[in-house]
Amino acid sequence: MAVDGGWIRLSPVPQPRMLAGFGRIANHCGDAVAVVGASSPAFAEVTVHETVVVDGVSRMRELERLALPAHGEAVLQPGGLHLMLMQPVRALAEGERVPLLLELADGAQVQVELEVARNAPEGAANEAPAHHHHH
Ligand SMILES: [Cu+2]
Repeated sequence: MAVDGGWIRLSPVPQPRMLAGFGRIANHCGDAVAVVGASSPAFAEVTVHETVVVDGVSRMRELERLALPAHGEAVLQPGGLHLMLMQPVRALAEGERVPLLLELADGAQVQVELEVARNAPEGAANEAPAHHHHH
């Protein structure tokens, strides 16, 4: 279980109430896992959200459980799944790395880092997902 290209989108607002985190959560093992919780010392609360469009209006809703099949992955990106990072305890600086703890359904905990950035880092999950062509 790992997060590749994890990043937090820096807000243009001086004291944002919430920020969003993105990245590719990959399950490298042969058993299905599920993320059932998350926390970070930089935020009062961290939840997993999905964005759904209802009657043409984009809304966010909390996902209590993010399931990852064996050798599967979940892509968190702007406009889709994301980490909702509530009430930053302090201002975050661009380029800073913020620790995040993911709690799995089997009780395991995975410590990862997210980089604070204005835009998706090179190679990270972005609004237009890259398609990998295998020849
Ligand atoms: Cu959200």
